[in-house]
Amino acid sequence: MLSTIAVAATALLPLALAQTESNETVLGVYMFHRHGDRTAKSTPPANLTDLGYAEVYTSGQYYRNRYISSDATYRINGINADLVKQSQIAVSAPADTVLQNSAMGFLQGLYPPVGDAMGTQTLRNGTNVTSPLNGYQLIPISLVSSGTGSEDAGWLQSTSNCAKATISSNNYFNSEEYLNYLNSTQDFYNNILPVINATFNASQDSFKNAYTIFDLINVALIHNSTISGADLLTNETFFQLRTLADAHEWGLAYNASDDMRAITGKTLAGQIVEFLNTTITGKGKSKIGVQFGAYGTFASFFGLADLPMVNPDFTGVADYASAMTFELFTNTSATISSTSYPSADEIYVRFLFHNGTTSNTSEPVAYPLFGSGMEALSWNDFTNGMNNFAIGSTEKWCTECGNFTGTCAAYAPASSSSSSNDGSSSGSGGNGLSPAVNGVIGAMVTLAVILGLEAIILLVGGLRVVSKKRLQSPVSSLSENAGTKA
Ligand SMILES: *[C@@H]1O[C@H](CO)[C@@H](O)[C@H](O)[C@H]1NC(C)=O
Ligand SMILES: *[C@@H]1O[C@H](CO)[C@@H](O)[C@H](O)[C@H]1NC(C)=O
Ligand SMILES: *[C@@H]1O[C@H](CO)[C@@H](O)[C@H](O)[C@H]1NC(C)=O
Ligand SMILES: *[C@@H]1O[C@H](CO)[C@@H](O)[C@H](O)[C@H]1NC(C)=O
Ligand SMILES: *[C@@H]1O[C@H](CO)[C@@H](O)[C@H](O)[C@H]1NC(C)=O
Ligand SMILES: *[C@@H]1O[C@H](CO)[C@@H](O)[C@H](O)[C@H]1NC(C)=O
Ligand SMILES: *[C@@H]1O[C@H](CO)[C@@H](O)[C@H](O)[C@H]1NC(C)=O
Ligand SMILES: *[C@@H]1O[C@H](CO)[C@@H](O)[C@H](O)[C@H]1NC(C)=O
Ligand SMILES: *[C@@H]1O[C@H](CO)[C@@H](O)[C@H](O)[C@H]1NC(C)=O
Ligand SMILES: *[C@@H]1O[C@H](CO)[C@@H](O)[C@H](O)[C@H]1NC(C)=O
Ligand SMILES: *[C@@H]1O[C@H](CO)[C@@H](O)[C@H](O)[C@H]1NC(C)=O
Ligand SMILES: CC(=O)N[C@H]1CO[C@H](CO)[C@@H](O)[C@@H]1O
Repeated sequence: MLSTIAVAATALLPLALAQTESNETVLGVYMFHRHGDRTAKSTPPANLTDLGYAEVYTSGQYYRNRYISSDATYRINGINADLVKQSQIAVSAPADTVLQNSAMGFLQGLYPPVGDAMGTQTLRNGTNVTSPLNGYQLIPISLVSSGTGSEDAGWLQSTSNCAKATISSNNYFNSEEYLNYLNSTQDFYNNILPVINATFNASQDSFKNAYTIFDLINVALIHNSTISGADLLTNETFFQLRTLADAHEWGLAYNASDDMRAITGKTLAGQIVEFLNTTITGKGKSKIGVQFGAYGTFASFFGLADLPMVNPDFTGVADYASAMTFELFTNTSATISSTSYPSADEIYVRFLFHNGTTSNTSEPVAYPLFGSGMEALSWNDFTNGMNNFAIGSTEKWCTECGNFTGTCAAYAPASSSSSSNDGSSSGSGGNGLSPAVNGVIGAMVTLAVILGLEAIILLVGGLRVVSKKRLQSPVSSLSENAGTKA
């Protein structure tokens, strides 16, 4: 299905390569960003470190100089350069300390304190009030409902809440690829047990836990000056740990013949299209959307968008503070107002990615989406390509996930109110999880209880717990803008 679109896109887009940057005006941007350096998942709660804070802050500064500041290289048309205008920016993250704090750190670089002069307001009685912290700016971060507790979860799909995606991911643990890795790497993992034996026992020390083992060692190599068995960690061994973790996580995040596994990429695609479409239909009122999330969402999206065929690195786990960016632009350098706003057929989209912290010395690179070979797609081809897999409504999410209880009850097929209510019956094992997954999750039972409580709090608090959370949309979140009575 994807390859059909790829061919169509190539045929329809002979003009796209003619875009030259000097004649462009960026109309809007959507970014998906990974958190900065953190502590290990296997020693919860995970925290953003000072290094991680510095990474996302640096990234924020880079994107400020690219999109926001008055002399930005790809300045977004009409965006406020210094004092943030809340209606122009929408920021979101799952309920997760590492991800939310990363979003905050990024925003401090994107819209830094404005200083006393701009950060001062004069009251009616003539008193001048300067905002705290040298004109520090407050920008709200809204919650996306899937991905709660991602950075403490050893198995990311468990945070998607999507029944069919969970089953699909579990199927990886029964695949020939997985079983071959499990068998052929056991000696390798046995050898490094002395490095991780404070956290993993012998039965947990296998490819089954490839990511959490890599994660523990990666964190230790950055932060811990007294690693036991450090001499076992040659560059080659560490590279092998990383490569195995990449294979493991890719297997859980994407499968070409079963794309429900990539649910997080599908919902992200829906959010991207919706945000950029709002930019167009609102003639530029909303200008930049930023979402923080886990590496699994990058991988799911990369697979859906056919990026590994452009560069096989896309099957590897994206480094800390990686960012993918969707630039909505038009082909003129003239100033654009709401009356001269371009029509959809004069608007293009470019996809960029940077692996690890973006900075002036290491900038993002454009890649062609959907196998199109084109670094710029027309808005029409972009949305056609995305809508090939995007999930953009609660109804579609519920139907495709096979979830028909709770918020999804409204979409239950008339006949199936009692049977197979969320598809979990086709999982192997009494609780719908394969034994291997139970192993991964075993150490995190306490955590799951905490997450369960959080879910209840979210429900009671009136927030939707469906994966299709809309940026900025929940009515309750707008209470300070609401009129007196409806
Ligand atoms: C993260 O911070 C909390 C306190 O906020 C602390 O209890 C916990 O041990 C920290 N986690 C790690 C891995 O350092
Ligand atoms: C001016 O108004 C502010 C806020 O109401 C108050 O805190 C302050 O004391 C007033 N200053 C004077 C000089 O009246
Ligand atoms: C408040 O700020 C305004 C503008 O900067 C200035 O003209 C005025 O003198 C200030 N008022 C006081 C009481 O400092
Ligand atoms: C969907 O179904 C799965 C499997 O039963 C469940 O764990 C998850 O909480 C459900 N999600 C929602 C949003 O109801
Ligand atoms: C791996 O598979 C081979 C052949 O099926 C078997 O002989 C061997 O014992 C297995 N090794 C492990 C570590 O399970
Ligand atoms: C881990 O392994 C090392 C080397 O075999 C051993 O000295 C150490 O006591 C072990 N630590 C734990 C917690 O088992
Ligand atoms: C390893 O740890 C897990 C979780 O704590 C435990 O269930 C399992 O029995 C342990 N295995 C061994 C061989 O100690
Ligand atoms: C460093 O690693 C050692 C053993 O590998 C462990 O005992 C210690 O707690 C670690 N220190 C930190 C700060 O994580
Ligand atoms: C291991 O990698 C580091 C950094 O990538 C490099 O500085 C070092 O020389 C390498 N060591 C060996 C033995 O190759
Ligand atoms: C964009 O939004 C408009 C108005 O809500 C809608 O009619 C249109 O189908 C949307 N386009 C896409 C590509 O989602
Ligand atoms: C990011 O870089 C790491 C090495 O640091 C590599 O393993 C991975 O494949 C890269 N990921 C992407 C998406 O480029
Ligand atoms: C139509 C238009 O604006 N063309 C400009 C594109 O950029 C080149 C080089 O900067 C200019 O020379 C053209 O006038």
